[in-house]
Amino acid sequence: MNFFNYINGEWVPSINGETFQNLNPANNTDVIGNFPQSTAEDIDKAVKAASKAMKQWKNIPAPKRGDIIRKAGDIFARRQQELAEIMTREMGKTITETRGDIQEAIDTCYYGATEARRLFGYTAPSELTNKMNLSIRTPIGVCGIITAWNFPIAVPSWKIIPALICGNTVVLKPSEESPHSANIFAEILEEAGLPKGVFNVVHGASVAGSALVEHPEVKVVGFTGSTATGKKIAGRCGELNKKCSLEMGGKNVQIVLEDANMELAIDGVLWGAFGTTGQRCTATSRLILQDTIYDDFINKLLTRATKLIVGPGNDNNTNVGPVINEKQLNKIHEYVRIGREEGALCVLGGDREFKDELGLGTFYKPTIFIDVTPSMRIFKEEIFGPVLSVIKVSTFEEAIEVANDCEYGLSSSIYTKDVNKAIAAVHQLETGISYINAPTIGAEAHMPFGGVKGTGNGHREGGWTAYEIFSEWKTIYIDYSDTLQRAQIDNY
Ligand code: UN1
Repeated sequence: MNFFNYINGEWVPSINGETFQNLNPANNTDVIGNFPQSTAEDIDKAVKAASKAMKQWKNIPAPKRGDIIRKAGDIFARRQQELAEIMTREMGKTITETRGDIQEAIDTCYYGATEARRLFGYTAPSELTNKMNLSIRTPIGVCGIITAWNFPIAVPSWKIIPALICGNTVVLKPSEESPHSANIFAEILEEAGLPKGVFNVVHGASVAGSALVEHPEVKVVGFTGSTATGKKIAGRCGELNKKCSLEMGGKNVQIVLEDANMELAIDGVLWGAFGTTGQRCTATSRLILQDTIYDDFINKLLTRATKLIVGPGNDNNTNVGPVINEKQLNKIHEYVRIGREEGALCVLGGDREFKDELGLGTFYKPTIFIDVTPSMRIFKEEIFGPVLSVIKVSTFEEAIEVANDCEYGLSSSIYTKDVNKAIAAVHQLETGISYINAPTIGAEAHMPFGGVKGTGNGHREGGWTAYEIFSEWKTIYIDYSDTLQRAQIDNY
């Protein structure tokens, strides 16, 4: 089957006719289809359409824009099951999780529709008489959105919906691993009544992504992906004076203190480390245990982790779906080799999963390393797969120190019943998100999402903070005194 770009409300092939193929990671003989391998020319066409559409879209009152977005939320809800199946087929995670992914977009739409009626500015008293000061949010221009495959609907929605609510137009360059979901996003916005050209999808690889960043009419770049690519984008955006919001890598940590509810902490780490096959930027990839519970916790964790079922995401029994592709699988396996070489003990998994029919896909066994030390690469670097590194500490203070010894800062979690330690931990952990007695994954659409250190560049998607990224402030002074009043001069 052939799929197309969505430009100015039309489904079109790439200008040069080139395509790429997308495969089901659970079964590489299942070809989802061919998608346009777009170049700078396709990007230019889409950006021009988006630029033209700005004139109409920005003048529609924000609450009316919100009505369209609310309707999009309704359509996402109506198509949730169908879209979940499409998403599972192209990127692998279980249907329960792909339904959750779409739920996050539904929540983002409904939240966005309410934000359209706020978009609050500030009023402040003037220092002069018969003069008033206020500030309002204004749209910025065409937003270039580049997203990853692990949350094909939720993560794009975090950027696209606020961008549209603020009165901007959008060109989305989705990951080559989840292009079909992006096209459904376009279908849904079209059905909701979005005017032509306001939202566009251009498929392709880094050629298309770079062209989007470089295009002079793109004023804001929103990116989710690796830290290496994000930093390059930020560099270019700096040179080109573009606003740029980055969501990059993570190396998230769960701390379990000796007084914790152990079963709850095991539930948390199993979900955090092996949900979405560990392919979340919020996935738990480091587990810090207090020495007094270390052996017991590991034994119990292993008993439970051994029971995880690896399989295709569309099988109701599956807990852990495939990894996205062969390249990623090889990267994970290389980290496992490095972990062994560094002297950590692999007590579960550590190999590709071939059982039954799984050899046709890219499956990896849930993997646990124990006796890990903070200097090991498996404890420091993002693996983006079902690999958990466990480390032993003796005190709360040491746990925090080890947790913070990390170049990333997205999500952290602590399990303890000691309220003082729990609160102290969330203040001391250097991450954008912290959980108490809950896993490192589970962000909600209406709260700020993002990280510190190597994870982000100071912006937060999700919630009201996303509206900061996609709007510009306009300050307005209204002088109704009928005289020339010189600020800083006539009043002092
Ligand atoms: C991501 O991994 O890119 O909190 C996003 C979570 C999800 C979002 C993850 N709600 O894990």
